[in-house]
Amino acid sequence: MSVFELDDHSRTIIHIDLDCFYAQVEMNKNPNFRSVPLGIQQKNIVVTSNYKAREFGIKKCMLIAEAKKLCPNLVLANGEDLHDYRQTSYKVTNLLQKYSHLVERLGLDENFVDVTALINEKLKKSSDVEVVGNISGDSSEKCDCGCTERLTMGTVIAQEIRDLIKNDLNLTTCAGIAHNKLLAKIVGSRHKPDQQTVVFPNSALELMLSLDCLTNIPGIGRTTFEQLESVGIKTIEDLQNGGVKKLEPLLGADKARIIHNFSYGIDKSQVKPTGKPQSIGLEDSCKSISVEKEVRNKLEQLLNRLLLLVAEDGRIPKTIKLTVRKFNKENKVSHRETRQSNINPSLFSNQSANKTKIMTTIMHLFNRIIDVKKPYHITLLGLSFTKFQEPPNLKNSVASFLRRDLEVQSVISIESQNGVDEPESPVPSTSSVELKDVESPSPSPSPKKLKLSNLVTKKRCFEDYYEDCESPSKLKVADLCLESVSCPPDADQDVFKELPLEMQKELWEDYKRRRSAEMNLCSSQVKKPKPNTLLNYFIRNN
Ligand code: DCP
Ligand code: MG
Ligand code: MG
Repeated sequence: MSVFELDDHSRTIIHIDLDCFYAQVEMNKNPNFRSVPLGIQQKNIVVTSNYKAREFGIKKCMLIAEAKKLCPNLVLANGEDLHDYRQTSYKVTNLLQKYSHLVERLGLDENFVDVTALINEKLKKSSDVEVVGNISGDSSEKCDCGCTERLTMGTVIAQEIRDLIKNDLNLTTCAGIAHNKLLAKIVGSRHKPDQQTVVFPNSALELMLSLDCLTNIPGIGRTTFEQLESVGIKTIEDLQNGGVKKLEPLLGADKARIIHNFSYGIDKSQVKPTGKPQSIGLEDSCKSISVEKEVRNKLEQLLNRLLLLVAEDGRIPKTIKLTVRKFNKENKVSHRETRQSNINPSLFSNQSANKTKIMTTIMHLFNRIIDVKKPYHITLLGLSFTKFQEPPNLKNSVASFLRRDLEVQSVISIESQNGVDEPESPVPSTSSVELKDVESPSPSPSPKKLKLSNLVTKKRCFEDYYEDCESPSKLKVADLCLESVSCPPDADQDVFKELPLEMQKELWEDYKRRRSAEMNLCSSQVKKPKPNTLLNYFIRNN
């Protein structure tokens, strides 16, 4: 079977790489740097430079002395503190997560985004689009699996993403669009800066053969290169012709197969999400809005888009936050205010969210920020969902039993987050749609809530244990036991029954300790937990 018959074109991957990343961050901090050749200095090396400096032949990792010879007017900015780069890097990833939950970070300035789901959605509505940006190779020969349409739509989305990064963060990027990660990364660097390039599968081989050096293939570093060279493999063709068998003794079976596939532009690796975002939000700046109906329209539009993103994410939000930027015509100053409220998870049923009720909540929040009886000018509206819970298929699991306390944790953390600039309403642990008056002081958490939050760590270990179980039968040990243990009243009885006796005992003991601590709280005679706690038990088991 030909290696190409194993290839799969069903995905669309976008690789995004920021242009002269550190230099762009510095130019945003100090716009005077834009008009000069700028090098970013770490020790005696220029780690990167802006494109003006590159015109003088300055390359990454060049010695300062050498760079100065090439460009005596080179301005240097110190780039040893990575804080701002890291922060900007995460802002970029957060923006990308609006397009797909499959976003994988690679270093500080690169991300892969798998936009397959979004593209399939968009193609249902219209496939009448043209390629945006550059095309690698000849695109006249088309594959009939639908990848041409998908990748073409991918170029439209890549442009949208790049525009968003430019508008929101003032950063230019390059993008590569392809049906796998390897090709997306390679093709993205074909046209720089501030450009994008797509490669269709029929041009993949040509793209691979055009690489000057094996080290241009991601995954082939200096060591692998030397290993390959030692057996006479110096070019992509050598790699292809040598076959997997020749590579295996050098690289091991797995790596040999991967590298051999790479030489043909084949890469089956998935975009592995780098953790889910803590909030999913959208903002829209606008010309001054002063009428409530317009505000509602804008917010409805935002909510519709946001609900699509939440549906794709799969988690159920528990809190909604509204951001409003107000413009004060007298002193010509803008400032942002936010308010948040919890929302009932049941508003997000299996198929669709109850938009009307969510809008009611949002408009309540709006009326807390803006007194609509007085004139106002709004120049930005934003909505975001924060605090998520997993979808209901986890209900009745040990995790859901444990999650009861996690809910309480979120109350405490939000209370402690209440800032001076952006007052936010504390989120009650009840799940109905409620609005707390943000002007009123935050209620201090009750001793019980605080105590429950202490169990969170314990619960996490518990969840880890659950996930680590090789088979659910481990949890059925309790079924075999004749001895029975009382179920704490705040636990889910069904789940409790499923737990091993050891855990049941620990939970019961824990409940008794909490009860007794509560009783003794006023007299400050809380008994210390005994050293051999549930936590220890699980740490040992992990
Ligand atoms: N970097 C570094 N050391 C290196 C290479 C890069 O510290 N040897 C830092 C500086 C870069 C950032 O990482 O700004 C991203 O690396 P890139 O290779 O993507 O380079 P740039 O983004 O600077 O430039 P380009 O426009 O070529 O992507
Ligand atoms: Mg870069
Ligand atoms: Mg990079």
